[in-house]
Amino acid sequence: MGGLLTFGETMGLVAADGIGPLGHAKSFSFGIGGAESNVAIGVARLGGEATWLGRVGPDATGALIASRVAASGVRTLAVTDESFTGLMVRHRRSGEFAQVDYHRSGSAGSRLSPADIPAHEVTNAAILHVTGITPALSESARAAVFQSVETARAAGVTVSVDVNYRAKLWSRFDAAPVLRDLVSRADVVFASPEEAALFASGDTPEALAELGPAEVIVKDGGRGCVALIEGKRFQQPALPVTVVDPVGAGDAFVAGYLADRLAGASPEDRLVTAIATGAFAVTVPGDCEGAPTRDELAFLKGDDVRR
Ligand code: KDG
Repeated sequence: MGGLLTFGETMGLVAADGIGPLGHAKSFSFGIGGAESNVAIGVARLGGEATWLGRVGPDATGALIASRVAASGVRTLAVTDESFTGLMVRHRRSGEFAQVDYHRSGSAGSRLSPADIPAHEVTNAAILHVTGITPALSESARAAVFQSVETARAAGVTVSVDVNYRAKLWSRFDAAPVLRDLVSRADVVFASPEEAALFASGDTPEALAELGPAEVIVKDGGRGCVALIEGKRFQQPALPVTVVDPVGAGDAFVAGYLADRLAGASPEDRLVTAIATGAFAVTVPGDCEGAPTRDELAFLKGDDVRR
């Protein structure tokens, strides 16, 4: 069995350096960002096998995405599309609050379709990881998600879903039934309490587990996480770190959990790793730049952080 397969839109990321209103930014950095490629990069940094697939435009930003994801050790299947590569413009109004503007409607990444996801890539994976962002991008991207999930389920491949509700992409009303449907087809689900409450009977792991998944992790930022895994409840507190940039912490958390799951770690160890990788992410500016290696993880992850 292979490693992690994930797909989705990765964009160019224009990020104001420093903290404060966009109009006062003195300099900007240009990088890349996408929830799914962040997870793939995080898994690869931890020594796991990861494949990312997505559409990019025939432009310099698309080439940058393909080369940077591959350089992170991720097997990269970038399909070149005739449309442009999407962009995000981000500034941090405070250390803990980031604001993002998207320039992605009609972008290459949003034109993903079921034909882009070869069935053998899905059936050869150990875990198919998708997010609730992709179904919001277009009808064809939504079809790609649901079709690949069905292919994975039929082949006995674990389906992992990070809810990742993005209010700038669709309304709660439009998102709720789609996210509920997606979660009900998953084995492993990650959500914040607010995301869970959007479509489940409450904001707890139990409420999400009512929809079917056997492994549910509710990630709650600075408060840590609670999980219900095969009927057993777990709780893991957050680590006290200085938050430099909160963006990407959720993806890093998912990467830590799934990398450990691929490596056969216990539920408790997976959660310890997830908390530590999430903590690393918030200490570094950028979406995936803070993804730790196993050696680096040892700085933060010790017996003293276990409950
Ligand atoms: O998950 C953190 C960012 O990478 C994410 O917000 C960008 O993938 C992204 C999206 O579509 O919002």
